[in-house]
Amino acid sequence: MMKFQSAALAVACALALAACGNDTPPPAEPAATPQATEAADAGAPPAMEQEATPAATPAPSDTAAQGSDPAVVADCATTIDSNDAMRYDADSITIPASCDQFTIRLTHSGQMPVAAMGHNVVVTSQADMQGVIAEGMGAGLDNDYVKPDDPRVVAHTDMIGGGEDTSVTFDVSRLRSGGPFVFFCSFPGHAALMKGSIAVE
Ligand SMILES: [Cu+2]
Repeated sequence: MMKFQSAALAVACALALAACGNDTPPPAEPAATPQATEAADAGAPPAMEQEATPAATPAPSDTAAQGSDPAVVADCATTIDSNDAMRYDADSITIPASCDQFTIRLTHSGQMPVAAMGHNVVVTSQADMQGVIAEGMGAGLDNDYVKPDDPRVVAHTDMIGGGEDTSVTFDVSRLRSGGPFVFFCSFPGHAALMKGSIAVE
């Protein structure tokens, strides 16, 4: 529509100029062309204005409700105790953002042997947790109930029995994206009670 009007206008102008007399050269035509182009551009539909919709806020996970028993963290390390009642003494670990590496030390204050009440600490994303547990079960106690070289496993300790302790140190960089992350015991059945959240802040 705009283009048609502009063209009509240009024609009218040309006619008007022609009517103005022959003493002036007719350079009006080149000037009219850019104007017509501008009008056509202005009439073009505006570029797609897609509102940048922010990614949906992740639904609160079941571990988000935990954190009532934060692990004590100092010098980029923490110690978590486990027991014969199939429990950790902490349900959340907050790693200071300044830490490049972090160490989780696990103690077992119970008395039962590893084959009956073994505990470890495995760190994965929450999304990977169930798969890692399922395949860890297949890997058996000989592999600490963790599938060897499982890329989903950020870190894991050995499986220990009563009176023992162990630790694992890992790069915090793995936890800076792709979360939320969790820690849990991969001994069959234990993660129902032995799990918590782990995050960098
Ligand atoms: Cu356990």
